[in-house]
Amino acid sequence: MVSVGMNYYTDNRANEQPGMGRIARYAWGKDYHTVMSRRLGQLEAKIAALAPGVTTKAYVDTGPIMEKAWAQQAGLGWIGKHSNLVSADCGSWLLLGEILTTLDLKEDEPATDLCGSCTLCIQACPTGAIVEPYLVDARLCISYLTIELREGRAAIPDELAAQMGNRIFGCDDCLDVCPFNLRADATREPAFAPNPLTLAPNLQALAQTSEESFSTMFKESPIKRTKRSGLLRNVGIAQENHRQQTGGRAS
Ligand code: B12
Ligand code: SF4
Ligand code: SF4
Repeated sequence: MVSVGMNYYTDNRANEQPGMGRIARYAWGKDYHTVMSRRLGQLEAKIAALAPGVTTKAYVDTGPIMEKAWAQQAGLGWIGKHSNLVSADCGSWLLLGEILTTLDLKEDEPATDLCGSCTLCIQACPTGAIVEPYLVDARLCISYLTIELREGRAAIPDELAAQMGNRIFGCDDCLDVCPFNLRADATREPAFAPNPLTLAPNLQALAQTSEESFSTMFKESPIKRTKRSGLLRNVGIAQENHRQQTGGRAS
């Protein structure tokens, strides 16, 4: 197993003005499944050229592989208390991929857990989804609620909906506070660069998105995963929360 991590951190800041939604960093640019699959394909071609006859198979969240556990075994980093992989060198803005291969390789040393007594990610989670160190209850996680939950507004309890704030796709709160991210350098991968829409998603404009413009806007983006109906449900919740904050004055 060759385990790889790809840095997706960029120096940009999201527009946090009232009326804007918030999108998780990994979805600011192009879909990482496509970006990393292309790069892993290049690595497979190099392996084939150097070691003819060797078999390889690449994965980017595309099969039943415990990507974080193997990345830890491969020495890329450790599984932090927020349950994501953290690298001592480049923090936690890393997406993971793997190549399974018959190539005989010398294994790396597993990485050591450096969380120590820190609990910043647990304290930062708005819904208390990190129910104990290293354990996330996905049913409470805003990333799950905004991306994976394929139900209408009624499936999200009001209390949780209120805690979603202006997050309309994913959540970065537990990653944002991790001290190891202070060392994060910006990625050199241009495909992860944000665009004006993902940095400043205007809730009112998004609420009026047609099926056709949704497909065009998010053609190469991870955001297409929610389909238009899922994104508009999240936008509706963010607008509810905005109205609550402004005492019903805002739309
Ligand atoms: C399901 C899933 C989610 C769910 C549940 C997350 C959770 N923490 O449980 C939801 C939708 C909530 C989610 C959210 C996010 N996710 Co997600 N998610 C996954 C996915 C598809 C599967 C994980 C899984 O459930 N596997 C099955 C379980 C049983 O395995 P596990 O989680 O690895 O945990 C087990 C092992 O670690 C094992 N274990 C522990 N130690 C060892 C040692 C050995 C030797 C072995 C063999 C096993 C082992 O025990 C654990 C418990 O069974 C992975 C991709 C993948 N294929 O891994 C991405 C993945 C974990 N997600 C990712 C990301 C980026 C996110 C978000 C940050 C996105 C966002 N900004 O909104 C959030 C973060 C939320 C959080 N705090 O975790 C990245 C994480 C990258 C990283 N640096 O770690 C991944 C790896 C995708 C990728 N290819 O990059 N995610
Ligand atoms: S992604 Fe957000 S809701 Fe999920 S565990 Fe992290 S801080 Fe909590
Ligand atoms: S915020 Fe602290 S506890 Fe959480 S993963 Fe980072 S170092 Fe570990």
